[in-house]
Amino acid sequence: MAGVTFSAGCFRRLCALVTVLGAVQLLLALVYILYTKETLSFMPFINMALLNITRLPENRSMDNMPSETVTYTPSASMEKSLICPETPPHLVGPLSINFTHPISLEAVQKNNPDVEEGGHWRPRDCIARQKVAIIIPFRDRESHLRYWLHYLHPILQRQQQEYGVYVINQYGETTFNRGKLSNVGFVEAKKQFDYECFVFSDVDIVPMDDRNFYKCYSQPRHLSVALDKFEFQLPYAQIFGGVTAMSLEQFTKINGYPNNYWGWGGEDDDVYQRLSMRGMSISRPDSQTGRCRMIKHQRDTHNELNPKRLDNLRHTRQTINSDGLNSLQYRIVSVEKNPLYTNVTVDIGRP
Ligand SMILES: [Mn+2]
Repeated sequence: MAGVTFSAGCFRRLCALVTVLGAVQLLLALVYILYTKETLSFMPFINMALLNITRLPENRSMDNMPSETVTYTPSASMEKSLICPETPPHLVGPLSINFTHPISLEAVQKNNPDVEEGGHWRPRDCIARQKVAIIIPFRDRESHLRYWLHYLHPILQRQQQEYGVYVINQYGETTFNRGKLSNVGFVEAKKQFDYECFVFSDVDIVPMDDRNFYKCYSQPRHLSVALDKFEFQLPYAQIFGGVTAMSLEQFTKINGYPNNYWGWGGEDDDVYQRLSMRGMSISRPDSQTGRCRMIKHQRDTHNELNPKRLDNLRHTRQTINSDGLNSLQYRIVSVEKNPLYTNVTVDIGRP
């Protein structure tokens, strides 16, 4: 008799516990609705409510959620649906890209209302697989930047990337230094979000296919493999300029870009050598998916062909350890969070 009473009591307490847990879950969902005011469709909301709960721990890895700290543990199939699919559903493939109709910044802003201040965006209905910082070394190319923002924001959103755009603007009139600006972009972007992947892009290159993913792979990625400027051919096998992607680990392993390439050329070839010295190889999309357009332009002033580049390239084996992220020195002039990108103006000194 006593044993039966005990079991019934236990059962009642269990029921109460289940009810309380259910109530807590409902409450969390409610808080989430009020917080986001996103109640338009039912299914995404459920997904988001779960997403909110499972997102609590900040340092999730790319593929598996840290289950021991999660308050609500969804089944394996539910977990899968929270993370964005391997193949994003809204890609369109080949794109028509042209630079014949100048577009205003206001128009690009109007077309991209979901982009947060500083040029940050993330998918609303799933967790992006990577957090990507896009670094654009820059000086005096406002018209090119407008085209870039106009084309790239929608592409990156269709790719379901969580991304931020960082324009690294070289201050003053000293010789341009793409490598050093890239390093500054890496360091400054990392201060803002816990980015896992870094895409370094020239401001004047736009992909012609949205299946050319601006994300990181198990090997460093060269994205601008078939430029219209080179008749859609790879000019040489070791080329690693234009648009490239490196993970935090890959980039740190090579001590970043060299800082000592002033003027046009060489810094990209130096990075290629650094990567192969550290045992990495280059991954690329096929020559169809990898088609890109480049905006035609005159050579900039203060970015003359670097006469020392070939000599520098003979010393990468020594400079990889002494010149790069570990020797980077610069002075921030300003950091502005614009509607479509973060503008970092930086004094990187002179040769
Ligand atoms: Mn160019």
